[in-house]
Amino acid sequence: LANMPRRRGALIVFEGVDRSGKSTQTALLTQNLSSHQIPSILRRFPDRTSTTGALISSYLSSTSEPELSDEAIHLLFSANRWEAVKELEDALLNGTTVIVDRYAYSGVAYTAAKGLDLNWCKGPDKGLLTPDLVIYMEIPIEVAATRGGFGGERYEKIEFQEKVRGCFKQLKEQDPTWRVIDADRPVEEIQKDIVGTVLEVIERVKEMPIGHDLWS
Ligand code: NYM
Ligand code: MG
Repeated sequence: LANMPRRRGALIVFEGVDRSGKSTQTALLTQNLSSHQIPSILRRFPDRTSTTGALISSYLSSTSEPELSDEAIHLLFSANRWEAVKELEDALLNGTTVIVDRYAYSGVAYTAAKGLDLNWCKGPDKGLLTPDLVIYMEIPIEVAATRGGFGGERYEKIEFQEKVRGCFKQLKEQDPTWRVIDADRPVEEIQKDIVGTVLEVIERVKEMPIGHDLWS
């Protein structure tokens, strides 16, 4: 028994611009995995419940001066991920699939969209847990903008989101583990594609070691 390879869970990341449908699809995915008897947890970044998360949440909701510099808030978003590593890794080792709504790619795309160097932006997240799959929710900004709630927080402006989308595109070209999903379709149709891909990945990685080498 000691020599038996232990099944681990898969780390599945969802990325995309604001209102691309990540939250809807990640919630549906956990329900569908559960109906396949596959244990999973859903986490989101920023995790607004931690100490760094509270700072981030106030930054996102306010436009008041003085405020954090672009570099400082970037590092806080990264710290917010680093503080979750142990919990995520323990879950994966236990055989639980971890679904995350945004990850380091959002970290890079939103800061690089402000004009900061893309490689500098990657620095703080180097060595983070490596996703087994990145699902990128591809959607035209005009479509995302018509969805409920767009415009409520900092960054939710059409011109800025276009820049974010361009930065995501650059990251995607550098990374073969991305799977691009057409997110401008009915919810159930999108979910069907996602479930198929995710089940394949869970099966493929179950005996592989967990990667700790994002961008390194
Ligand atoms: N965001 C999210 C960043 O700017 N950097 C990051 O590292 C992450 C994870 O936070 N507009 C931005 C993207 C979103 C905002 O995220 C809040 P959400 O998923 O809307 O709660
Ligand atoms: Mg948002």
